[in-house]
Amino acid sequence: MSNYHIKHLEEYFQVYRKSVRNPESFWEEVAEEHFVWRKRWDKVLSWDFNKPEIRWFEGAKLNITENCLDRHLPTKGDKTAIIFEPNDPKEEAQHITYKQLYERVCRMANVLTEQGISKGDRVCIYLPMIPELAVSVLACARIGAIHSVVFAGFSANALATRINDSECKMVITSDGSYRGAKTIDLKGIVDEALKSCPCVETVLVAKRINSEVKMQEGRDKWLQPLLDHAYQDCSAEVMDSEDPLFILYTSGSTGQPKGMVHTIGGYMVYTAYTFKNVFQYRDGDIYWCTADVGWITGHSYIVYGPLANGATTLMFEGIPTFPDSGRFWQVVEKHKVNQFYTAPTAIRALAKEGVEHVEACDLSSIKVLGTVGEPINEEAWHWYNETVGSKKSPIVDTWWQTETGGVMITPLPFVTPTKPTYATLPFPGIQPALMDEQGHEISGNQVEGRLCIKYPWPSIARTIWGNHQRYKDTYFSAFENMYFTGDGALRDEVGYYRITGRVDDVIIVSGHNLGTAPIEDAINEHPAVAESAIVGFPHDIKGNALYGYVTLKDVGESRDHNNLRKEINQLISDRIGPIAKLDKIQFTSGLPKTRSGKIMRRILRKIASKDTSNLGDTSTLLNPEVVQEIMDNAL
Ligand code: 7RM
Repeated sequence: MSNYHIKHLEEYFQVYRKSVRNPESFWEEVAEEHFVWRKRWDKVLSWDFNKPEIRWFEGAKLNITENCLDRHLPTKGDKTAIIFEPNDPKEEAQHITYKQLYERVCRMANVLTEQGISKGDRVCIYLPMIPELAVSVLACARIGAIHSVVFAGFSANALATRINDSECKMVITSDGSYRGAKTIDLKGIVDEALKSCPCVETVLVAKRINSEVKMQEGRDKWLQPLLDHAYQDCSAEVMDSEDPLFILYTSGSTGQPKGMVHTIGGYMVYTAYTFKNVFQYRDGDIYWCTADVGWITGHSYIVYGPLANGATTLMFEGIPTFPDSGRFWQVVEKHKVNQFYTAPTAIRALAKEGVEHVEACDLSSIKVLGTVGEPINEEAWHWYNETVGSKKSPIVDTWWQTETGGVMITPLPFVTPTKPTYATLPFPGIQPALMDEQGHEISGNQVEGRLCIKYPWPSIARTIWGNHQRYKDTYFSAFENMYFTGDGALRDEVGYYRITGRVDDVIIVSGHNLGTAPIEDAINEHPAVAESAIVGFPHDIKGNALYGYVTLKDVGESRDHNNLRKEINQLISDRIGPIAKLDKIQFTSGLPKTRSGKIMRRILRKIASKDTSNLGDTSTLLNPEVVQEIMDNAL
């Protein structure tokens, strides 16, 4: 019997039990009944978390775009696949049918091939949220090239690091992008980045803002004329289930960003199956995820998951506050959105604007509300539930990661009773465990620990590009025979999970994961800076904001601190991007350190959060006197 669409709680428990008792036959059934394969697998799963090595649907052949496009053409050719809502509401929205999307993807795929891209090559996509972004992603998948989408808010330096790490041969970008009332010179940023990227041979440039841009002879090409001349059919490359589909970079707690590698078969099965159930998507529904395709949420739940289900997915180019703070609700009303999926940071920002913007719009089309990216606080949860959902649209608080590929812990709407701030229950096939610091699993309910997953699921990332050792060290070494998420969680009296936040040096600011180390590296480049430490502190809208403690090299020299603060933030903006700028910068004569030289961030975190009643054990500090100084001058 098919378990593809879970409709009530009893059925969920039944499916869940089956998925745990016999994961292989469970996933085999899902894979068999709902996807098209060119060749069946020889083995459903082989795995070893110690190596680590994970393979799903080994030996199977397929192309994911045949599942997202071709197979829908006979029945849904004229159905809208993508609704494009532009930055400026005065510009007309576009409705791209499955047939049109198929043709655009094929043309783009043919252009890529003509320009020398073939199976296994890496293509960097640095585009705003315009249809070309989804089309480029799918075109890469069509010919077996590996896409590496870099969020178009990253700086030239961050872009160059990512291009070089995976040795991309091509960059697909646009002349510029719109962001509310502003434009951003994307092509200029690419030019700057490519000064240090010898691997890039070709740059394809889409026109979006019609700005004057410099085109480098032999390297840069306008995309549209190439598309106009390309053929509208392109046979799909037959891929192995375990061939890489894409690389997506995520911040680590130390050093370089990690290029997470996702492979085709398992990722397709898991994102499609979760999409269907997490949003209870029905044929004819209009689904909108407000994320950018530059993040995993956009990959899995704007592009692949919805399209594999033949759904209508909305792509929004703009920002929540342009032309005014009612934009999200205006778009919901305009397109009669049925499922709306956004981040807690956006909810908090819009809640601050009051209820007028929401009440001005007809939101009666909404059936399901979703959140993702960080823990949602109680107040924001209730505002979302009452003001946006009129208490009748269940909120799915979906916990997952770039590394997990798809949603892991979540309520199913109309199936799982929700509880504010709880991600509730594991999705079928997911076996969570809470671990104590000694490495033992904590059994029973009403407990708290570090969140691990005991058994592989189809869309787990398979490696870090070019650094399998780091993959092992980061995810499979903290706890034996477990995938470690880096998050803490608690389990309540009925077994519901609540994610309490990161337990490592990753800070989530407005839903963006930021590693402290790369920010500190950027600050330390300033000639006047000796040392720095970044911590997060609670922020009403961003969830967390960044607080930097900075020591200067020459304390005798008097420098204007406000100027220094500006210079430091400019450096961060240049090296990483504006999202990593610090809200507060405190200059101090030293940082609290342990005898082994580790900065004691725990203390800095408490001071930044104005929670200094109990600083905990400071006996291992080398320089306890500096703590008082930092407290006295805290911002
Ligand atoms: C999808 C995504 C992953 C980190 C993760 C958590 C945090 C995400 C929730 C959440 C509490 C949630 N991928 N996180 N979702 N925390 N409740 N529903 O965000 O790689 O960018 O971030 O985000 O800390 O480890 S991500």
